[in-house]
Amino acid sequence: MSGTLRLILGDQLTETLPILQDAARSEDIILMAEVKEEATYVKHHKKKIAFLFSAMRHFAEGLKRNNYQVRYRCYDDEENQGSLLKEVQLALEQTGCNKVIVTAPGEYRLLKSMEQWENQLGVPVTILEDSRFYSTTAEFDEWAQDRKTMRMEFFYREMRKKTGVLMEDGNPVGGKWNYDEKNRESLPASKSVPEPTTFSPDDITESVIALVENEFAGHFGDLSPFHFAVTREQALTVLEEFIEQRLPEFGKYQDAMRHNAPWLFHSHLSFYINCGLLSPREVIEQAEAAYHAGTAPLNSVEGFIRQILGWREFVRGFYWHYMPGLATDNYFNADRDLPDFFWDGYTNMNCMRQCITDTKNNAYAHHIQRLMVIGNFSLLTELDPVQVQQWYLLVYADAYEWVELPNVSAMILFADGGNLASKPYAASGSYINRMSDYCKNCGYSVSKKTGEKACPFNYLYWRFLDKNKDKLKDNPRMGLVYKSYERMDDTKIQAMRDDGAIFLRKISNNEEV
Ligand code: FAD
Ligand code: DLZ
Ligand code: SF4
Repeated sequence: MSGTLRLILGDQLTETLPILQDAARSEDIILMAEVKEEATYVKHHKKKIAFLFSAMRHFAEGLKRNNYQVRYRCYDDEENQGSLLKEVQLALEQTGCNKVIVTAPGEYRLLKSMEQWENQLGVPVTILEDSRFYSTTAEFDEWAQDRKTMRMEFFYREMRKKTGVLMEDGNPVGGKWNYDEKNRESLPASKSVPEPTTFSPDDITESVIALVENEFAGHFGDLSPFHFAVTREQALTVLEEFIEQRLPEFGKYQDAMRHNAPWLFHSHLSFYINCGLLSPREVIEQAEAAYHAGTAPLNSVEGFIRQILGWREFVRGFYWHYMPGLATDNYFNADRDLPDFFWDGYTNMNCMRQCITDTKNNAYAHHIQRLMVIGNFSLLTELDPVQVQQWYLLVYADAYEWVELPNVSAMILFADGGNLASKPYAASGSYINRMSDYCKNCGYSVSKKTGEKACPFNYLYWRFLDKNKDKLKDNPRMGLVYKSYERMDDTKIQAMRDDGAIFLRKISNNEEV
């Protein structure tokens, strides 16, 4: 046989991939493999592994139905080689294929490894651009060239112009690019929230769940209940129900958080978009169509589209532009180890307990939980960026380094010193109190600034500003905060420093906080 071996990775589950377009059904082999190297380079959440393995197996079945010749390696096959390279090597030997083609992976470590494959395997290896994004990494580099600061908002406007999404005669629909000022409401206690779309595991998913329980028992997170979509058809149902039931109020409540309510009006589509079951284009088209049909308001539709056409595209370009340095940036020289409660959620801070427990249960937390609770805490307590990055990469089912790392390093930790964010996303407890009901059920008091029962976010916030004033005080967006800081009397500042030091010592020693 002289066919081509076509490798599809676990987050490339779409038949639209360019590597499939000229596949010869008679002689080419599609290779998919569940391998230890990918499943353990960080100890991914059990639900994330079960989701991806089940989605991979269902996708492979679909390829077979469409008459592709598929070589699928299950994790527990005796012959499993443990790495993608070794699986490719064995497949070349056993099938007689004499070249390899693959879509560029989403992570730097794997791309660098694949760039060596041609030498290691002794056959031509072609790596094609991932066609699922609106912009290429080269386009981003060109846009970024000569820019002192890279702000998502300007990139997003370029993307709107380029794609024509929410545009009318060359202008943004409604006359404005961004309706964020309408998207910051807290959620009234009486407001009911639609149930998320769920699916019962089928036989394939059941056997994957058993495998994960067996092979990955020491990994983070709860495996049951498992109710993710694992096929394209199911993911399309999640999309449809989002557009009908949650998109209309997505904008208004985008930043809100509620006790024991992780899903709210968010789309829960990141898992499916990132692994290929849904394309960002079809998601955006449906959201835009809902606006034109009058079933969802502009602030919701624009706010939602901005997350995908703006943030998602922007962070991907940003990742490739700044790698590998982005992975080790550490602007504030933070070096504290992650406290144990990041793994079990046992803390008296109800906001952290809620967000970590939601993450543990669901391999999901929404954006503001990731950014303004767990992220804000990681910044204020000077957690080691590499440990924080690894945590975020393993706990969420939608996490791949291209999207996780810019959000963690550059957005929440300001570890790159401001290439992405114009100022650190630091906030005191009053932000969390305004946007959630967490503080009502907390062991700490959000109205207290210092003292034993004071909300730790309060004194940690001022301590952070105090400690980093040389790095931050000239930032134009920090001017007002530093004016308030300068008006504070010295005893108050000293009390914040003292309480901050006690709290930080406790978390370093893993004492109860
Ligand atoms: P929605 O709120 O419904 O948003 C719609 C879509 O917009 C998402 O599905 C996603 O595709 C996209 N999106 C929204 N915000 C961002 C963003 N900041 N960057 C990129 N895409 C975005 N998203 C991931 O997909 N994978 C990650 O590993 C990831 N890590 C994050 C880490 C941190 C510290 C932060 C602050 C954010 C992270 N995000 C990540 C972005 C965002 O939190 C998730 O995309 C979102 O919570 C997924 O839930 P959803 O599908 O319900 O999103
Ligand atoms: C995340 C993941 C996991 C857990 N397992 C596999 C796997 O066994 N086989 C595979 O092809 N892909 C897996 N993935 C996704 C890859 O890690 C992903 O393709 C790279 O990180 C690049 O984004
Ligand atoms: Fe979090 Fe502070 Fe509110 Fe408690 S009081 S939930 S620690 S913000």
